[in-house]
Amino acid sequence: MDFKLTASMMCANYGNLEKEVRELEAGGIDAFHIDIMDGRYVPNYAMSLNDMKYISSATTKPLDVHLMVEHPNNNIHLFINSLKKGDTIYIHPEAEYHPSTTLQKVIDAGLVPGIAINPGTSVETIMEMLRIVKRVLVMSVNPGNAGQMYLPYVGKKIDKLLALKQEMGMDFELIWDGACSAERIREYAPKGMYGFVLGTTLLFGKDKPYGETIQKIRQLEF
Ligand code: S6P
Ligand code: MG
Repeated sequence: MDFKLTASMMCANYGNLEKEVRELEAGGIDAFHIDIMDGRYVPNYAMSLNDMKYISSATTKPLDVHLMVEHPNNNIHLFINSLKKGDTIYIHPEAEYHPSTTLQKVIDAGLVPGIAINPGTSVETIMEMLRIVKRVLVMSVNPGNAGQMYLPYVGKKIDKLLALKQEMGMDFELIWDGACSAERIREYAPKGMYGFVLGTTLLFGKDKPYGETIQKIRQLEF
């Protein structure tokens, strides 16, 4: 079954980021997920612009940058100017007065435009943006922290988005973010989920080589 696996780098060992990137890449990860927080939109700080730049310079794999910041439009150029073609920027639409203006900047820069939707955000409120984005990051935990519990009501929204994509012939892909387990992958990959962000639930802090975990996920039986 074809699906992408992305590493949530806020969960990585910062004592040796270079080694982490190398091991994840050698282990077969498809992309690096970079969580940027401002302490206002979410009550936490995670990775910085400089962390993102470093990881971008250390890998040829794509970066998926998840902006959990208020009014990303004010500083989006800092991210756009530091990323490469094929990298994705996700904004949270409710953090912006005019989210489609911000997304247009991402599109104009030749990057992949995405929105991240919180567990409490309904499909109806993002309907029009589904026509311009290429990726929808579905949060299955509230944004701000790794290591939280899966909120099962998000499953219904994923089903709704997958059905909508099919019925309307829309062009976006869905990516799972938050408490991603093997069970969730087994359930949602066959339904058409494009990718999964791996954090502490499945990949990090397990005392197991990353390659071993990634391989096991790819060998899951569906
Ligand atoms: C949460 C963030 C996520 C987490 C990831 C961690 O605000 O956007 O990307 O880093 O979900 O995974 P886990 O398995 O620890 O929940
Ligand atoms: Mg994230």
